Amino acid sequence: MRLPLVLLAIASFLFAIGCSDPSCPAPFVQRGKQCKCPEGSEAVRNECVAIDGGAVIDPVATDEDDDSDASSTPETGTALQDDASLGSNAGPMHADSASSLSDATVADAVTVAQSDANSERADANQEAGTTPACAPAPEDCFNGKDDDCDNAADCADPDCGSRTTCTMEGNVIGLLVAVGDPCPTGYTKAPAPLHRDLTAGGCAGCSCAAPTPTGCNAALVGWGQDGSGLSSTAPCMNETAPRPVQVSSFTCSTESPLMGWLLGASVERVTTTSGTCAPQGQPRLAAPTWGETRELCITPSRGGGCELGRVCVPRVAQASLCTESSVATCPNGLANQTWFTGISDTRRCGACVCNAVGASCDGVQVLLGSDGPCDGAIAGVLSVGQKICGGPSSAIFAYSPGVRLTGTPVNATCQSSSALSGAATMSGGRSFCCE
Ligand SMILES: [Ca+2]
Ligand SMILES: [Ca+2]
Repeated sequence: MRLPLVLLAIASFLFAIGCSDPSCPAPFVQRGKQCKCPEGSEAVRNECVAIDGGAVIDPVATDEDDDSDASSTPETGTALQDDASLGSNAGPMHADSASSLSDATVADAVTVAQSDANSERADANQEAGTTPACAPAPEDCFNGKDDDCDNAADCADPDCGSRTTCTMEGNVIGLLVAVGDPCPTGYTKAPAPLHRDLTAGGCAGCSCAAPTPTGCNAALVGWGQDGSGLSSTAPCMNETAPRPVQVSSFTCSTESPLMGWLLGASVERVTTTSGTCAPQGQPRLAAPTWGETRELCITPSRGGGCELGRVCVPRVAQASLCTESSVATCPNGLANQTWFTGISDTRRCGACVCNAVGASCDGVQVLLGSDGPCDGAIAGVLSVGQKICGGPSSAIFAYSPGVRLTGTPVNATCQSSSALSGAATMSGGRSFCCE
């Protein structure tokens, strides 16, 4: 009676190789979210064995098995000799008749056949990258695996949706925050801040003393009486013999430079001598300043469930994620940003110098008195380029007039400087592709 049962088991086993549950590798069946042995059996070395001890059963080899040949006509692999080589997974060998086999020989044949089938199935599973069963666990959103057996890993799993996002892959992924601001969950501060928009600055520390006063000098020409005497009706006629006088003081001369009668005068020009500015202080380099400084928060997390070229990272609110990249053009519309870690500074300052600019004698005039002093009768006030001629009845008619400048010259403005050589440039550039 045992031989038919054994043959039935062989037939069932062979059927099981060809037929299996579509979602679980044979001989396992879908039970809940896991692939398990059918009720009444347990897994032993990747097979399902009846719990009551003994025979190997298959979940699909029951009433559906209509291979009646199994009990009467041995097929390939059903009639085997009891050879020591079979125990080492040797291939099946044919015999002339199944009736010549003992029970022990058939049992060995079953074991060999099972071993071969197990080996083939394990190879198939390995090639397909599947595992016989999935043990559900809470979804880790950054390990590249489907942990909770819902066929969705990391960013693709709705369980991770509110905490994760996909972004461009790279060795450094993070976001830039204001200096002193904390990093969001899942991110930590990089040690060095990043900068951009450098203003190097020049030399400072120099100043100037107050400028010395502006000097003005008027070139005055006077004409005295000619040979026709004081009654001449042709004043300034003796222009071939003018008396030039330089007037450079705003104080009246104590002794008139224009001795005798004066019948005409002209201010030919006024020249300006700028005051000077004495340099003060010590030159020093101004500290370079950055237009923008940020701190980098980076994440070590790299999960799956994203499209090609992107990885799953912790989601951040109201900030754009940046991936450090050496490419000149960022993909997918990401914006390239370059930040710097330091400054290369070769600047030097020369000695302090001062320039005086803006001195002017514009508006300065020449005042002509009469009979010596300037504060008595005024013969005239002449602007530059102005010429007056008179006679006994004119205002210019004067005798040994005092002269002085009148008006207010403009003092110079002092400008300090120090010659700058060399340059300060940004160094340690790092390029990012930012959302
Ligand atoms: Ca996962
Ligand atoms: Ca999952």
